[in-house]
Amino acid sequence: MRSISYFGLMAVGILFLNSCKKESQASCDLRPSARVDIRTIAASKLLSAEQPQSSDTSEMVLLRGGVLNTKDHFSGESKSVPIAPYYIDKQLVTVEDFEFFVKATGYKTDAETYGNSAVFVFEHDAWEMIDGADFRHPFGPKKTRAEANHPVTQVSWNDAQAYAKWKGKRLPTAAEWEWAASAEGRTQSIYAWGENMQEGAVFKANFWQGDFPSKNTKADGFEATSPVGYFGVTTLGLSDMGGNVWQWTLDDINPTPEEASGDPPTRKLTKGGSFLCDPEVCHGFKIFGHSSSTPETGMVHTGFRCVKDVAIHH
Ligand SMILES: [Ca+2]
Repeated sequence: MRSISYFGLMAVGILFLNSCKKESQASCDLRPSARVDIRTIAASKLLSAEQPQSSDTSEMVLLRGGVLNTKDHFSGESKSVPIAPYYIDKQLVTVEDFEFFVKATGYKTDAETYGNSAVFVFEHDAWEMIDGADFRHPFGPKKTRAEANHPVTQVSWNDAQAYAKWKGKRLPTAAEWEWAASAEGRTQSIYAWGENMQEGAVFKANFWQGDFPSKNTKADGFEATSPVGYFGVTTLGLSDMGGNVWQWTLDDINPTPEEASGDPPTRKLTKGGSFLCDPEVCHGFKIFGHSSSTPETGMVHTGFRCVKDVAIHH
């Protein structure tokens, strides 16, 4: 069952905090009642003649391995995670990137299969399931079409997995995402770009200014998504490592008791925060912050980037 419940939104920084509380309250009542079978495309169909060269790492950054010191996203307990070297996409996957994949493979997203997807409706200050919302029309068919250079949204975890597989890549683990955001563990800063969401008149990310959910001043220039890379890059050359859209990871996370009452047991962890997050109440932008959702759920504020393992030659 799809859900846009946010009871699971938690951030792990110095403290284990509930985050995006207002976002939670605005979205937690929406639980689609009908179960729909998930029909994702068979993996073999994705291995088409038009599959891109899996060795292409031109738009990626190679990160060294090491040991990440982090906290368990569910228990909050400190832990060390060994990290092998890997490549990571410099940018979020764009609408144009995803459109190319769909045209090459005929892939049908979960949102298209269900016929609706989760949209935060600004006019209602609330999350709703909107018929016809999909990655081309993230706010629904009556709204503006998604712009090519913006991050793709309304893609479920399953959809992101399919795209990554076709590219010869995969989704990052949460630890790999944090390793990249923390400049291979070298920075102790709060955010991937430093200590502040805003420095003087300069916004460091696309987030919510004002008072969520009723007032969005759009002082950073964007009510919803922004072009990938618009707010600059980290020292490793990575853009949108916080803000703009939440990013799917490989990690499973246990549902809270409230989530478990209506959702399937598996939830997938997301990183980075989004344009809908008000930093007054949401800690998703922090390197060690996180959220989660169910793997078949597309949302207007969730996208992804890919990583790639380093080939080992013997
Ligand atoms: Ca914004």
